Amino acid sequence: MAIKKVSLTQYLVEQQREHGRIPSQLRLLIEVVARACKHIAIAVNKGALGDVMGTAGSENVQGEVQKKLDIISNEVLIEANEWGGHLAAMASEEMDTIHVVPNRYPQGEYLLLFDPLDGSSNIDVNVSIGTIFSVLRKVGHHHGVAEEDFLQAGKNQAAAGYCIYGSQTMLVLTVGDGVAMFTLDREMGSWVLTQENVQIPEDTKEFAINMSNQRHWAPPVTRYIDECLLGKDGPRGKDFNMRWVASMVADVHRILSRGGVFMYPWDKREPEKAGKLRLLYEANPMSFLVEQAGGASTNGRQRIMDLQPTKLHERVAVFLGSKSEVERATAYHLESQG
Ligand code: AHM
Ligand code: MG
Repeated sequence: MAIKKVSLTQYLVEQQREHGRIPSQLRLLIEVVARACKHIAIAVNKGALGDVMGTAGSENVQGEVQKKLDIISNEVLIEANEWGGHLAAMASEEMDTIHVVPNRYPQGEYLLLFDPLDGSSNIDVNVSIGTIFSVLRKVGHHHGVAEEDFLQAGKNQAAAGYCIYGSQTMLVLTVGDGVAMFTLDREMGSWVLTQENVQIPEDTKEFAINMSNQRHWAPPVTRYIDECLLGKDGPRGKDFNMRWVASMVADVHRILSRGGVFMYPWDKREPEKAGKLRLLYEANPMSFLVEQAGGASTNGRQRIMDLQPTKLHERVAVFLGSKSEVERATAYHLESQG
């Protein structure tokens, strides 16, 4: 007898029916994002055959060189989401300001934020990359939509997820009722539920940080990593392993799959910046997923999803993953504050 496969659509319909979690506009939104991710996956897979490799010759608002695939992915997400009537506006790592749904389409109640292609430095070397997205509801009844509507704490997210373009293409999703993983069945062109109720082990022996920045770290980060590196001979009494893909999507996917702690702390290279990663479309959606899987996520001092954003492209320090390790790293920061 064939194994019954649950599609993304079926999963969402069941969430809608049984748990009343997903209004129809939100269901449409998630399905449209998932469809756009399939489109991006095809472009990513084609690589040099699709003339999508290399830089586009432009920079984004953060002064980063844009890759062709950054721009293609951004356009795919905008075109897919513009017309459905489920969105009021979108914001992206690759756009300076928000993109309001044009007048010719009906306006919905949701706001979509995304990093269209995270881990861009890995595009040309055939290492996993991904699309990260976060969904907010427009609050208040004012007419129109402005950047301020997006400046909501992460705990307000209605849904969040990512698509990883790796050895398998997977969509990882939360609507606030746990984390589900779907694998793209290329022959069928459909997303198939392959894991439900994802749980991050509370303890871990694996950390992820870019060690090349070590000399720039703040003392609590140095203390935490030094103790890990001392392994069995140090205060932790166990040996640690290290992984750093330099694609947050891939590092978080590993942590959701087998535990671990991911850190991109503040450092002295650019002291005026709180960190490298962006709060609204990188840290918040990943924090929502991690918390829904039983993990924790802080900026070293506070829960990331409690932070009140002040601007669209705000940056934040990130410590997320297995709960006991995130709590330890956070405690070291709080202790060093005195
Ligand atoms: P991007 O959005 O420009 O791709 O940058 C974000 C990425 C994350 O995916 C990853 O964790 C980090 O940058 C890697 O940074 P580094 O190259 O400094 O190690
Ligand atoms: Mg990114």
